Amino acid sequence: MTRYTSSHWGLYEVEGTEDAPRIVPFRGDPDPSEIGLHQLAPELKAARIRRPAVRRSWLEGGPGHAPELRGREPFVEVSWEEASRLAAAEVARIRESHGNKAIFGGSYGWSSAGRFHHAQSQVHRFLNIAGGYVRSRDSYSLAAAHVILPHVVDDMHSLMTYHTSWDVLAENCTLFVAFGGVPAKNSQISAGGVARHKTRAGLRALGEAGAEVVNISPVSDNLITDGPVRWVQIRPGSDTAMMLGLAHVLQSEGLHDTGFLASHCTGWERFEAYLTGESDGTPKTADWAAELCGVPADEIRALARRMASSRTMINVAWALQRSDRGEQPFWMTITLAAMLGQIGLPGGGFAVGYGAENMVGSNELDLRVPSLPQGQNAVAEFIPVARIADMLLNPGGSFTYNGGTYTYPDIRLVWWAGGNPFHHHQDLTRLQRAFEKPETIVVNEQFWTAAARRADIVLPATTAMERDDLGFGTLEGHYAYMKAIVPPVGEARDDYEIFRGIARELGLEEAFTEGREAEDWLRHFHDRTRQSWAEHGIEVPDYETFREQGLVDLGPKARARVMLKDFRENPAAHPLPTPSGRIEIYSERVASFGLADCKGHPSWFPPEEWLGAAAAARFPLHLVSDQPERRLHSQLDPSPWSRANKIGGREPVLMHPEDAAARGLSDGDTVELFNDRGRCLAGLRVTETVMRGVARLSTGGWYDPDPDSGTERHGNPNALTADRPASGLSQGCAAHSCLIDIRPATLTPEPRPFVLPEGATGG
Ligand SMILES: Nc1nc2c(c(=O)[nH]1)N[C@H]1C(S)=C(S)[C@@H](COP(=O)(O)OP(=O)(O)OC[C@H]3O[C@@H](n4cnc5c(=O)[nH]c(N)nc54)[C@H](O)[C@@H]3O)O[C@H]1N2
Ligand SMILES: Nc1nc2c(c(=O)[nH]1)N[C@H]1C(S)=C(S)[C@@H](COP(=O)(O)OP(=O)(O)OC[C@H]3O[C@@H](n4cnc5c(=O)[nH]c(N)nc54)[C@H](O)[C@@H]3O)O[C@H]1N2
Ligand SMILES: [Mo]
Repeated sequence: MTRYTSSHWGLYEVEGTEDAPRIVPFRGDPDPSEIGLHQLAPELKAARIRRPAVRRSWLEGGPGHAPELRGREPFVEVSWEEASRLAAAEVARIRESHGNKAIFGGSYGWSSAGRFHHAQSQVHRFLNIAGGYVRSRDSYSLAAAHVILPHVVDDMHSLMTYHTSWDVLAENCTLFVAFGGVPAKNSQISAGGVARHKTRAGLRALGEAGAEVVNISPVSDNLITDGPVRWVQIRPGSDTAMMLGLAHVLQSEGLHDTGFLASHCTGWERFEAYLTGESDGTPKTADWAAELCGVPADEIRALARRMASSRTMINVAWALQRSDRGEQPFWMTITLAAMLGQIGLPGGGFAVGYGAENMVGSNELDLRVPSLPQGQNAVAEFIPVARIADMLLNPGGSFTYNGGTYTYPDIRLVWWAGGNPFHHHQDLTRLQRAFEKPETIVVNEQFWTAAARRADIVLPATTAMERDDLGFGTLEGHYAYMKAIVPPVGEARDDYEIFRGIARELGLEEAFTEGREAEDWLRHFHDRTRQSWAEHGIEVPDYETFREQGLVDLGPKARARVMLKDFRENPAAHPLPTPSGRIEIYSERVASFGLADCKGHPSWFPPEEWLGAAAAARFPLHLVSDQPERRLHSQLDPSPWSRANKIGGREPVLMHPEDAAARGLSDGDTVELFNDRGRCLAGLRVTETVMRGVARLSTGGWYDPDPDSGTERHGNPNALTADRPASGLSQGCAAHSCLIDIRPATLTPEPRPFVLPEGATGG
């Protein structure tokens, strides 16, 4: 009998004894991720929360007391009974005095893999049963895409499930053009787990088949095929301009597919008038584009012609829409592919994020496994997810979203379970100020993260290693029984038990549990899975057998996919879910919103911060804060694998040799990154893999501001990024639009990200 554990990094097997279990790769995985092998490291255990804890002033002075001390004062550990009573009393008090719309339960974050112990579902179910909460919409990953794509082609979640698969690409694609690469480091993960990591092999096969591969990107190491890759260096934030330049070459040389534009798209003429300059006086020529994006005009012209004469796949990385006006590069990618007329052909068309997660381009079956029902939310108010600080700082203020205008609620109680806002949000100094507004902040966490440290009530949660669950990821080819492999650390409880205890205090236990223990839910989910998969001809054993055997491997059932094939073959019979049923190059609906920063067709808007902005005279480096290679966001940062990549205990910032030399900096130096919003320290890594004018500091180093100077000591880019929405359409996170400069560090306070707060019991 093999034991399995599923995590966002992959499916793993468990070896060793009861007392000394070991995590090893799933034997079916051709390219397992190292990240997940370290989940049982003692360094991680040392950063765990062991007992419920309450911030001292809050405990002594009551809700709302000394909020400016959040993150700066000791905790007092209490019993579970006390913690549950305090949390329940707060829910009851806020509900009575301000109504449920004063409770924010958006609680964004990745949590852990496992269908039942999914912290988001747990907290949302609990708050719904308690009368509702203000929710958040969309994600930090893809907010601009989530909002724009349904107007243009289809919703992002659906698109992700039917990308052209790698096998088809290798066979048919002759030119692969990637804006922002295909970062194999990112495809280590997929929400819920990965049985077979396929991206690197897919890229290798593409290279071996002889396809020409072009990577248009500020960094070169994010697309590796083993064969030649042409690296085209582009100024961050200017991709839409380059795509418009390419489109202009196609249009002016008659290389665009007018037939496809007429039969499968709407609004080409409106866009064409913009492209040629007929509507605004500026033709978007290759020369015009070159000035903006820094790619020579001849290179743009030559690439456009090769795109027209090849079977071309255009890929755009998610990072490009995590920026000012982030809707535009996605909309423009689809427009460019529509002009080439290859959408729906094997190996041609567009892709929104090969490499972003392993599931994109997977050929595994598209099935589902249930998760905990969240119930009905009686509160209508919501925020676009990245407007958290705006909401807390401007109650009663208004915001636009997808054509509507809404009001920020007045939040008194914030509850987070399964996310780390002091990892994911931009301009963390501002978020710190915003976190002084609520009367009470409750955080369910496994680790003493920066968010847990800023809470009033901290409730210690178990990890996926400490509870039984069902492991499954969309298009990832496995359904696994995740057996607990170690006992809970300290007094940590499953989120289900945490909420059950608080629901009991509120007289809502039965409503929360429906009389079920965790195991009853697993059995219930399993039976439903078994039933629904049978309809797809997939045999799943009964619960007891499944628990013994541990795995249903769907790998052998995988089959090739071509994106939008049916739509191409017969657009009338297979219309898209857009208003016209076609690809909308011009959207009447988006135009009708009357926004200054998102018009009816893809357009070039200079970002507020980029190397072409006036501010670049003061801050001449563009900060790329991409996803970290050795962890998932802030998760597992204390692990030995993540720590081994640090320089002097700080995160590495990557910089071109000439930029370093111009500042008198050498490899290994401790440097200070700064702009008007903040300062952070990092260790310098000098490398030619980043272009001049760009600094790369990955996300996820635990946020560690020096209490005296305010300088972030550990290398967290969100000390520097701007809390500015992508646009009035999506209000998405725009982390990638950020200018900085770098200088030698004069003061070098020791980083202390993993040192436990005062009052917390260590291991
Ligand atoms: N500058 C910059 N910032 C970014 C980005 C960027 O590109 N640049 N990217 C953004 C993106 S795409 C994303 S998705 C976000 C990610 O932001 P998050 O998803 O918030 O980041 P994580 O570190 O994964 O946080 C998950 C937290 O949940 C906790 N957790 C895990 N399992 C459980 C559980 O079972 N119970 C409980 N109670 N807690 C649990 C973990 O310990 C961890 O602290 O960051 C965003 N931030
Ligand atoms: N190992 C690991 N993998 C992850 C994650 C993780 O934390 N760790 N997070 C996961 C999550 S939640 C998400 S949303 C996905 C995110 O997937 P992405 O958003 O695609 O990932 P990033 O690494 O932020 O950026 C991808 C590439 O875009 C480039 N880039 C940045 N700005 C520009 C630009 O303006 N123009 C061009 N042409 N290129 C640019 C960066 O250099 C980077 O190499 O990754 C997922 N995968
Ligand atoms: Mo994400």
